[in-house]
Amino acid sequence: MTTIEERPVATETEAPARAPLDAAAIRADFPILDQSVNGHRLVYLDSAATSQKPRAVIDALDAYYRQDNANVHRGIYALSERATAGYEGARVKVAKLLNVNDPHEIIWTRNATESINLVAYSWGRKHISRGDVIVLTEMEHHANLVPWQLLAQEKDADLEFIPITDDGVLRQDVFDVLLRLKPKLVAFTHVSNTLGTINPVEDMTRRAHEAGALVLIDGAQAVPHLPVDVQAIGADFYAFSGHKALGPTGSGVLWARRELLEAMPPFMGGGDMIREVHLRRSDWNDIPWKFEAGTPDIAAQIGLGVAADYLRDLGMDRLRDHERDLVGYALDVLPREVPGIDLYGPMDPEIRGGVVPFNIPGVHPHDAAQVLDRFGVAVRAGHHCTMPLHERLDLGATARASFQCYTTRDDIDALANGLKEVQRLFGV
Ligand code: C6P
Repeated sequence: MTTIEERPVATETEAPARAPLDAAAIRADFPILDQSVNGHRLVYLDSAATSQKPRAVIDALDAYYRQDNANVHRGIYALSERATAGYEGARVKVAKLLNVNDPHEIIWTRNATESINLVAYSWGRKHISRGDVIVLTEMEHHANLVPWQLLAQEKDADLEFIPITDDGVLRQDVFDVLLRLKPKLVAFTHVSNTLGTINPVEDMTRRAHEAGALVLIDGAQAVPHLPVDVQAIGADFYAFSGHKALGPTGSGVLWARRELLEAMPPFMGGGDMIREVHLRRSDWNDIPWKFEAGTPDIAAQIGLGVAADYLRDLGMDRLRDHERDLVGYALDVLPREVPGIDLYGPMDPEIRGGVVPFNIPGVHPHDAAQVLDRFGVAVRAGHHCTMPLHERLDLGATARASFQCYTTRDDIDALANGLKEVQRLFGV
Protein backbone atom coordinates (compact mmCIF):
# COMPACT_ATOMS: atom_id res chain seq x y z
CA MET A 1 0.00 0.00 0.00
CA THR A 2 1.13 3.52 -0.67
CA THR A 3 2.41 5.59 2.18
CA ILE A 4 3.39 9.21 2.27
CA GLU A 5 6.91 9.87 3.36
CA GLU A 6 6.40 10.96 6.96
CA ARG A 7 8.94 13.62 7.58
CA PRO A 8 8.19 15.97 10.47
CA VAL A 9 6.54 19.17 9.24
CA ALA A 10 8.57 22.03 10.60
CA THR A 11 6.92 25.19 11.82
CA GLU A 12 9.00 28.07 10.55
CA THR A 13 9.98 30.92 12.81
CA GLU A 14 11.11 34.03 10.95
CA ALA A 15 14.06 36.12 12.07
CA PRO A 16 12.82 39.32 13.76
CA ALA A 17 14.37 41.72 11.23
CA ARG A 18 13.80 40.45 7.73
CA ALA A 19 16.13 41.25 4.88
CA PRO A 20 14.08 42.54 1.94
CA LEU A 21 13.73 40.35 -1.14
CA ASP A 22 16.17 41.17 -3.90
CA ALA A 23 13.68 40.99 -6.75
CA ALA A 24 16.29 42.01 -9.32
CA ALA A 25 18.40 38.98 -8.34
CA ILE A 26 15.36 36.71 -8.12
CA ARG A 27 14.51 37.56 -11.72
CA ALA A 28 17.59 35.60 -12.79
CA ASP A 29 15.81 32.44 -11.54
CA PHE A 30 12.97 32.98 -14.05
CA PRO A 31 14.31 32.34 -17.57
CA ILE A 32 11.15 33.58 -19.31
CA LEU A 33 11.70 37.11 -18.02
CA ASP A 34 14.92 37.41 -19.98
CA GLN A 35 13.30 38.39 -23.26
CA SER A 36 12.09 41.37 -25.26
CA VAL A 37 8.50 41.81 -26.39
CA ASN A 38 7.84 44.23 -29.22
CA GLY A 39 11.35 45.59 -28.82
CA HIS A 40 11.01 46.26 -25.10
CA ARG A 41 12.08 44.41 -21.95
CA LEU A 42 9.24 42.05 -20.93
CA VAL A 43 7.35 43.54 -17.98
CA TYR A 44 5.11 40.73 -16.75
CA LEU A 45 2.32 42.14 -14.59
CA ASP A 46 -0.19 39.30 -14.84
CA SER A 47 0.93 36.97 -12.08
CA ALA A 48 -2.60 36.77 -10.62
CA ALA A 49 -3.64 34.98 -13.82
CA THR A 50 -0.64 32.67 -13.71
CA SER A 51 2.82 33.11 -12.24
CA GLN A 52 6.05 32.54 -14.09
CA LYS A 53 8.12 29.48 -13.13
CA PRO A 54 11.58 29.40 -11.59
CA ARG A 55 14.30 27.32 -13.23
CA ALA A 56 14.13 24.82 -10.35
CA VAL A 57 10.53 23.96 -11.31
CA ILE A 58 11.28 23.77 -15.04
CA ASP A 59 14.30 21.56 -14.34
CA ALA A 60 12.21 19.26 -12.12
CA LEU A 61 9.72 18.71 -14.95
CA ASP A 62 12.55 18.05 -17.38
CA ALA A 63 14.26 15.63 -15.00
CA TYR A 64 11.02 13.80 -14.27
CA TYR A 65 10.29 13.15 -17.94
CA ARG A 66 13.92 12.33 -18.78
CA GLN A 67 14.59 10.00 -15.85
CA ASP A 68 11.58 8.93 -13.80
CA ASN A 69 8.46 8.94 -15.97
CA ALA A 70 6.18 6.05 -14.98
CA ASN A 71 2.73 5.69 -13.50
CA VAL A 72 2.40 6.05 -9.72
CA HIS A 73 1.19 3.54 -7.10
CA ARG A 74 1.18 0.73 -9.67
CA GLY A 75 4.57 -0.50 -10.79
CA ILE A 76 6.93 -2.66 -8.74
CA TYR A 77 9.97 -1.33 -10.55
CA ALA A 78 12.49 1.46 -10.04
CA LEU A 79 10.96 4.14 -12.27
CA SER A 80 7.49 3.76 -10.82
CA GLU A 81 8.88 3.79 -7.30
CA ARG A 82 10.79 6.99 -8.07
CA ALA A 83 7.74 8.61 -9.66
CA THR A 84 5.62 7.63 -6.64
CA ALA A 85 8.23 8.93 -4.20
CA GLY A 86 8.38 12.25 -6.06
CA TYR A 87 4.59 12.55 -6.22
CA GLU A 88 4.08 11.74 -2.53
CA GLY A 89 7.14 13.71 -1.44
CA ALA A 90 5.64 16.79 -3.10
CA ARG A 91 2.61 16.40 -0.82
CA VAL A 92 4.90 16.70 2.20
CA LYS A 93 6.49 19.87 0.76
CA VAL A 94 3.08 21.50 0.18
CA ALA A 95 2.00 20.44 3.69
CA LYS A 96 5.00 22.34 5.05
CA LEU A 97 4.11 25.44 3.05
CA LEU A 98 0.60 25.47 4.57
CA ASN A 99 1.73 24.30 8.04
CA VAL A 100 -0.35 21.15 7.72
CA ASN A 101 0.79 18.37 10.08
CA ASP A 102 -0.72 15.45 8.19
CA PRO A 103 0.16 15.30 4.46
CA HIS A 104 -2.76 12.86 3.97
CA GLU A 105 -4.98 15.94 4.27
CA ILE A 106 -3.49 17.37 1.05
CA ILE A 107 -5.61 16.30 -1.94
CA TRP A 108 -4.09 16.83 -5.38
CA THR A 109 -6.43 18.45 -7.90
CA ARG A 110 -5.84 20.27 -11.18
CA ASN A 111 -6.52 23.75 -9.79
CA ALA A 112 -8.54 25.78 -7.27
CA THR A 113 -11.64 25.41 -9.44
CA GLU A 114 -11.50 21.63 -9.20
CA SER A 115 -10.78 21.79 -5.46
CA ILE A 116 -13.90 23.86 -4.80
CA ASN A 117 -16.02 21.70 -7.11
CA LEU A 118 -14.79 18.63 -5.23
CA VAL A 119 -16.18 20.07 -1.99
CA ALA A 120 -19.43 21.22 -3.63
CA TYR A 121 -20.06 17.81 -5.19
CA SER A 122 -18.83 15.53 -2.43
CA TRP A 123 -19.49 17.37 0.85
CA GLY A 124 -22.20 19.63 -0.58
CA ARG A 125 -24.39 16.92 -2.08
CA LYS A 126 -24.26 14.96 1.16
CA HIS A 127 -24.89 17.80 3.59
CA ILE A 128 -26.86 20.54 1.84
CA SER A 129 -30.60 20.14 1.55
CA ARG A 130 -33.70 22.19 0.88
CA GLY A 131 -33.74 25.59 2.58
CA ASP A 132 -30.14 25.37 3.83
CA VAL A 133 -28.14 28.59 3.63
CA ILE A 134 -24.68 29.00 2.09
CA VAL A 135 -22.99 32.37 2.67
CA LEU A 136 -20.62 33.70 0.00
CA THR A 137 -19.35 37.21 -0.75
CA GLU A 138 -19.81 39.73 -3.54
CA MET A 139 -16.10 39.55 -4.39
CA GLU A 140 -15.89 35.84 -5.23
CA HIS A 141 -14.18 34.54 -8.32
CA HIS A 142 -16.65 32.53 -10.44
CA ALA A 143 -14.82 29.40 -9.23
CA ASN A 144 -16.16 30.03 -5.72
CA LEU A 145 -19.62 31.05 -6.89
CA VAL A 146 -20.86 28.89 -9.78
CA PRO A 147 -20.30 25.49 -8.03
CA TRP A 148 -22.49 26.77 -5.16
CA GLN A 149 -25.11 28.06 -7.60
CA LEU A 150 -25.28 24.59 -9.17
CA LEU A 151 -25.59 22.97 -5.74
CA ALA A 152 -28.21 25.47 -4.53
CA GLN A 153 -30.29 24.97 -7.70
CA GLU A 154 -30.14 21.21 -7.36
CA LYS A 155 -30.97 21.15 -3.64
CA ASP A 156 -33.24 24.18 -3.47
CA ALA A 157 -30.84 25.81 -1.01
CA ASP A 158 -30.32 29.57 -0.50
CA LEU A 159 -27.25 31.61 -1.33
CA GLU A 160 -26.60 34.78 0.67
CA PHE A 161 -23.82 37.27 0.00
CA ILE A 162 -21.67 39.44 2.24
CA PRO A 163 -21.65 42.80 0.45
CA ILE A 164 -18.59 45.01 0.02
CA THR A 165 -18.03 48.68 0.76
CA ASP A 166 -17.19 51.01 -2.13
CA ASP A 167 -13.52 50.50 -1.18
CA GLY A 168 -13.84 46.76 -1.73
CA VAL A 169 -13.85 45.64 1.91
CA LEU A 170 -16.32 43.03 3.20
CA ARG A 171 -19.16 44.41 5.35
CA GLN A 172 -18.47 42.48 8.57
CA ASP A 173 -21.60 43.96 10.17
CA VAL A 174 -23.74 42.34 7.48
CA PHE A 175 -21.81 39.07 7.86
CA ASP A 176 -22.91 39.02 11.51
CA VAL A 177 -26.51 39.43 10.41
CA LEU A 178 -26.19 36.62 7.83
CA LEU A 179 -24.72 34.32 10.47
CA ARG A 180 -28.00 34.57 12.34
CA LEU A 181 -29.50 32.54 9.46
CA LYS A 182 -27.39 29.60 10.74
CA PRO A 183 -25.68 28.83 7.40
CA LYS A 184 -24.31 25.32 6.83
CA LEU A 185 -21.30 26.70 4.96
CA VAL A 186 -19.49 30.02 4.60
CA ALA A 187 -17.16 30.21 1.59
CA PHE A 188 -14.98 33.23 0.82
CA THR A 189 -11.76 34.23 -0.83
CA HIS A 190 -8.65 34.87 1.26
CA VAL A 191 -7.43 37.57 -1.16
CA SER A 192 -9.57 39.11 -3.93
CA ASN A 193 -8.11 38.48 -7.39
CA THR A 194 -9.66 41.71 -8.67
CA LEU A 195 -9.31 44.24 -5.82
CA GLY A 196 -6.47 42.66 -3.86
CA THR A 197 -8.44 42.91 -0.60
CA ILE A 198 -6.98 40.64 2.09
CA ASN A 199 -9.90 39.35 4.12
CA PRO A 200 -9.65 38.75 7.90
CA VAL A 201 -9.90 35.00 7.44
CA GLU A 202 -9.10 33.94 11.00
CA ASP A 203 -11.72 36.20 12.52
CA MET A 204 -14.36 35.32 9.92
CA THR A 205 -13.68 31.61 10.38
CA ARG A 206 -14.05 31.87 14.16
CA ARG A 207 -17.36 33.70 13.87
CA ALA A 208 -18.69 31.28 11.24
CA HIS A 209 -17.79 28.33 13.48
CA GLU A 210 -19.51 29.95 16.45
CA ALA A 211 -22.64 30.12 14.28
CA GLY A 212 -22.29 26.40 13.48
CA ALA A 213 -21.10 26.73 9.84
CA LEU A 214 -18.21 25.01 8.12
CA VAL A 215 -15.76 27.30 6.33
CA LEU A 216 -14.18 26.99 2.88
CA ILE A 217 -11.47 29.46 1.93
CA ASP A 218 -10.39 30.11 -1.65
CA GLY A 219 -6.66 30.67 -1.27
CA ALA A 220 -5.81 30.98 -4.97
CA GLN A 221 -4.47 34.52 -4.51
CA ALA A 222 -3.09 34.02 -0.99
CA VAL A 223 -0.82 30.96 -1.01
CA PRO A 224 1.44 32.43 -3.73
CA HIS A 225 1.84 35.75 -1.91
CA LEU A 226 1.67 35.60 1.89
CA PRO A 227 2.22 33.20 4.77
CA VAL A 228 -0.73 30.81 5.02
CA ASP A 229 -1.03 28.71 8.16
CA VAL A 230 -4.16 26.61 7.86
CA GLN A 231 -3.93 25.54 11.50
CA ALA A 232 -3.92 29.16 12.68
CA ILE A 233 -6.78 30.08 10.32
CA GLY A 234 -8.80 27.11 11.58
CA ALA A 235 -10.95 26.70 8.44
CA ASP A 236 -12.36 23.37 7.26
CA PHE A 237 -11.45 23.50 3.56
CA TYR A 238 -8.68 25.50 1.87
CA ALA A 239 -8.16 25.51 -1.91
CA PHE A 240 -5.47 26.87 -4.23
CA SER A 241 -3.94 26.49 -7.70
CA GLY A 242 -0.32 25.49 -8.18
CA HIS A 243 0.16 27.46 -11.40
CA LYS A 244 -0.29 30.80 -9.60
CA ALA A 245 2.21 29.69 -6.93
CA LEU A 246 5.23 29.27 -9.24
CA GLY A 247 4.19 25.68 -9.99
CA PRO A 248 3.13 24.04 -13.27
CA THR A 249 -0.34 24.26 -14.77
CA GLY A 250 -2.33 21.16 -13.90
CA SER A 251 -1.28 21.25 -10.24
CA GLY A 252 -3.74 22.18 -7.53
CA VAL A 253 -4.56 21.51 -3.91
CA LEU A 254 -7.49 20.98 -1.61
CA TRP A 255 -6.65 20.83 2.06
CA ALA A 256 -9.35 19.69 4.47
CA ARG A 257 -9.51 18.27 7.97
CA ARG A 258 -9.02 14.49 8.02
CA GLU A 259 -12.34 13.70 9.70
CA LEU A 260 -14.24 15.67 7.05
CA LEU A 261 -12.38 13.98 4.19
CA GLU A 262 -12.91 10.54 5.67
CA ALA A 263 -16.65 11.12 5.96
CA MET A 264 -17.00 12.53 2.43
CA PRO A 265 -17.97 10.29 -0.51
CA PRO A 266 -15.60 10.16 -3.50
CA PHE A 267 -15.83 12.93 -6.07
CA MET A 268 -14.91 10.83 -9.12
CA GLY A 269 -14.78 7.08 -9.55
CA GLY A 270 -12.09 5.05 -11.30
CA GLY A 271 -8.63 3.65 -10.76
CA ASP A 272 -6.49 4.44 -7.71
CA MET A 273 -9.40 5.70 -5.58
CA ILE A 274 -10.58 2.19 -4.68
CA ARG A 275 -9.49 -0.52 -2.28
CA GLU A 276 -11.65 -3.32 -3.70
CA VAL A 277 -13.96 -3.42 -6.69
CA HIS A 278 -16.75 -5.95 -7.27
CA LEU A 279 -19.27 -5.91 -10.06
CA ARG A 280 -21.95 -4.22 -7.98
CA ARG A 281 -20.03 -2.37 -5.30
CA SER A 282 -16.60 -1.03 -4.37
CA ASP A 283 -14.69 0.08 -1.26
CA TRP A 284 -12.73 3.28 -1.21
CA ASN A 285 -9.05 3.85 -0.76
CA ASP A 286 -7.77 5.86 2.21
CA ILE A 287 -7.41 9.62 1.96
CA PRO A 288 -5.94 11.37 0.03
CA TRP A 289 -6.13 8.76 -2.77
CA LYS A 290 -9.90 8.31 -2.37
CA PHE A 291 -10.19 11.69 -4.09
CA GLU A 292 -7.57 11.11 -6.79
CA ALA A 293 -9.23 8.93 -9.42
CA GLY A 294 -7.27 8.03 -12.54
CA THR A 295 -3.70 8.79 -13.54
CA PRO A 296 -2.88 12.18 -12.03
CA ASP A 297 -0.68 14.95 -13.38
CA ILE A 298 2.37 13.46 -11.71
CA ALA A 299 4.94 15.84 -13.16
CA ALA A 300 2.84 18.89 -12.30
CA GLN A 301 2.46 17.95 -8.64
CA ILE A 302 6.17 17.15 -8.38
CA GLY A 303 6.83 20.59 -9.85
CA LEU A 304 4.47 22.15 -7.33
CA GLY A 305 6.47 20.55 -4.53
CA VAL A 306 9.60 22.21 -5.89
CA ALA A 307 7.72 25.53 -6.15
CA ALA A 308 6.58 25.17 -2.52
CA ASP A 309 10.19 24.71 -1.44
CA TYR A 310 11.24 27.70 -3.54
CA LEU A 311 8.60 29.89 -1.87
CA ARG A 312 9.58 28.67 1.62
CA ASP A 313 13.23 29.38 0.85
CA LEU A 314 12.34 32.93 -0.23
CA GLY A 315 10.34 33.34 2.98
CA MET A 316 6.64 34.05 2.69
CA ASP A 317 6.88 36.96 5.14
CA ARG A 318 9.56 38.54 2.97
CA LEU A 319 7.44 37.99 -0.14
CA ARG A 320 4.49 39.66 1.58
CA ASP A 321 6.75 42.60 2.62
CA HIS A 322 7.92 42.89 -0.97
CA GLU A 323 4.41 42.97 -2.42
CA ARG A 324 3.20 45.39 0.27
CA ASP A 325 6.00 47.72 -0.79
CA LEU A 326 5.10 47.36 -4.49
CA VAL A 327 1.40 48.03 -3.84
CA GLY A 328 2.25 51.13 -1.79
CA TYR A 329 4.57 52.31 -4.57
CA ALA A 330 1.97 51.70 -7.31
CA LEU A 331 -0.83 53.42 -5.38
CA ASP A 332 1.46 56.43 -4.92
CA VAL A 333 3.10 56.62 -8.37
CA LEU A 334 0.21 55.81 -10.70
CA PRO A 335 -2.10 58.72 -9.74
CA ARG A 336 0.87 61.16 -9.86
CA GLU A 337 2.28 59.94 -13.18
CA VAL A 338 -1.01 59.11 -14.88
CA PRO A 339 -3.40 61.94 -13.98
CA GLY A 340 -7.05 60.93 -14.00
CA ILE A 341 -6.39 57.19 -13.60
CA ASP A 342 -9.14 55.40 -11.67
CA LEU A 343 -7.88 52.91 -9.08
CA TYR A 344 -10.11 50.44 -7.26
CA GLY A 345 -9.87 48.44 -4.05
CA PRO A 346 -8.58 49.32 -0.58
CA MET A 347 -5.98 52.11 -0.64
CA ASP A 348 -4.27 50.72 2.49
CA PRO A 349 -1.41 48.35 1.46
CA GLU A 350 -1.75 46.62 4.85
CA ILE A 351 -5.00 44.99 3.75
CA ARG A 352 -4.17 44.61 0.10
CA GLY A 353 -2.24 41.97 -1.84
CA GLY A 354 -0.23 42.63 -4.99
CA VAL A 355 -3.13 43.43 -7.27
CA VAL A 356 -3.86 46.86 -8.77
CA PRO A 357 -6.97 47.23 -10.96
CA PHE A 358 -7.40 50.46 -12.89
CA ASN A 359 -9.13 52.28 -15.72
CA ILE A 360 -8.11 55.23 -17.85
CA PRO A 361 -11.35 57.21 -18.32
CA GLY A 362 -12.28 57.33 -22.00
CA VAL A 363 -10.21 54.24 -22.91
CA HIS A 364 -11.54 50.68 -22.89
CA PRO A 365 -9.28 48.49 -20.73
CA HIS A 366 -8.75 46.09 -23.65
CA ASP A 367 -7.37 49.00 -25.70
CA ALA A 368 -5.18 50.11 -22.81
CA ALA A 369 -3.82 46.55 -22.44
CA GLN A 370 -3.13 46.34 -26.17
CA VAL A 371 -1.17 49.58 -26.18
CA LEU A 372 0.76 48.48 -23.08
CA ASP A 373 1.70 45.27 -24.91
CA ARG A 374 3.38 47.37 -27.59
CA PHE A 375 5.73 48.48 -24.81
CA GLY A 376 6.28 44.93 -23.54
CA VAL A 377 3.96 45.42 -20.56
CA ALA A 378 1.59 42.47 -19.95
CA VAL A 379 -1.54 43.22 -17.92
CA ARG A 380 -4.93 41.53 -17.88
CA ALA A 381 -8.11 43.34 -19.00
CA GLY A 382 -11.72 42.25 -18.68
CA HIS A 383 -13.89 41.08 -15.80
CA HIS A 384 -11.27 38.74 -14.31
CA CYS A 385 -13.95 36.10 -13.67
CA THR A 386 -15.65 38.38 -11.14
CA MET A 387 -18.64 39.64 -13.12
CA PRO A 388 -20.89 40.18 -10.06
CA LEU A 389 -18.15 42.27 -8.43
CA HIS A 390 -17.80 44.41 -11.55
CA GLU A 391 -21.59 44.81 -11.61
CA ARG A 392 -21.53 45.90 -7.96
CA LEU A 393 -18.87 48.51 -8.77
CA ASP A 394 -20.81 49.53 -11.89
CA LEU A 395 -17.85 48.70 -14.13
CA GLY A 396 -17.97 46.86 -17.44
CA ALA A 397 -14.34 45.85 -17.16
CA THR A 398 -11.00 46.84 -15.61
CA ALA A 399 -7.34 46.48 -16.46
CA ARG A 400 -5.27 44.83 -13.75
CA ALA A 401 -1.59 44.74 -12.84
CA SER A 402 -0.53 41.97 -10.47
CA PHE A 403 2.78 41.15 -8.82
CA GLN A 404 5.06 38.33 -7.71
CA CYS A 405 8.49 37.90 -6.15
CA TYR A 406 10.16 38.91 -9.44
CA THR A 407 8.22 42.16 -9.84
CA THR A 408 10.25 45.34 -9.32
CA ARG A 409 9.53 49.04 -8.89
CA ASP A 410 11.00 49.44 -12.40
CA ASP A 411 8.12 47.30 -13.68
CA ILE A 412 5.62 49.70 -12.12
CA ASP A 413 7.48 52.65 -13.64
CA ALA A 414 7.24 50.92 -17.04
CA LEU A 415 3.48 50.52 -16.49
CA ALA A 416 3.15 54.23 -15.63
CA ASN A 417 5.14 55.21 -18.75
CA GLY A 418 3.04 52.90 -20.92
CA LEU A 419 -0.17 54.39 -19.52
CA LYS A 420 1.09 57.90 -20.35
CA GLU A 421 1.42 56.68 -23.95
CA VAL A 422 -2.14 55.30 -23.77
CA GLN A 423 -3.37 58.74 -22.70
CA ARG A 424 -1.35 60.45 -25.43
CA LEU A 425 -2.60 58.08 -28.15
CA PHE A 426 -6.26 58.37 -27.14
CA GLY A 427 -6.01 62.11 -26.42
CA VAL A 428 -7.44 61.77 -22.93
N1 C6P B 1 -7.98 33.78 -11.21
C1 C6P B 1 -7.18 35.66 -12.53
O1 C6P B 1 -6.65 36.15 -13.53
P1 C6P B 1 -8.00 28.30 -11.53
O2 C6P B 1 -8.47 28.80 -12.83
O3 C6P B 1 -8.80 27.11 -11.04
O4 C6P B 1 -6.53 28.04 -11.48
O5 C6P B 1 -8.22 29.46 -10.46
C2 C6P B 1 -9.51 29.94 -10.25
C3 C6P B 1 -9.47 31.05 -9.26
C4 C6P B 1 -10.12 30.90 -8.05
N2 C6P B 1 -10.09 31.84 -7.11
C5 C6P B 1 -9.44 33.00 -7.30
C6 C6P B 1 -9.43 34.01 -6.20
C7 C6P B 1 -8.77 33.22 -8.50
O6 C6P B 1 -8.11 34.36 -8.67
C8 C6P B 1 -8.80 32.24 -9.51
C9 C6P B 1 -8.14 32.47 -10.85
C10 C6P B 1 -7.28 34.16 -12.43
O7 C6P B 1 -7.60 36.34 -11.61
C11 C6P B 1 -7.84 33.57 -13.67
S1 C6P B 1 -9.52 34.03 -13.96
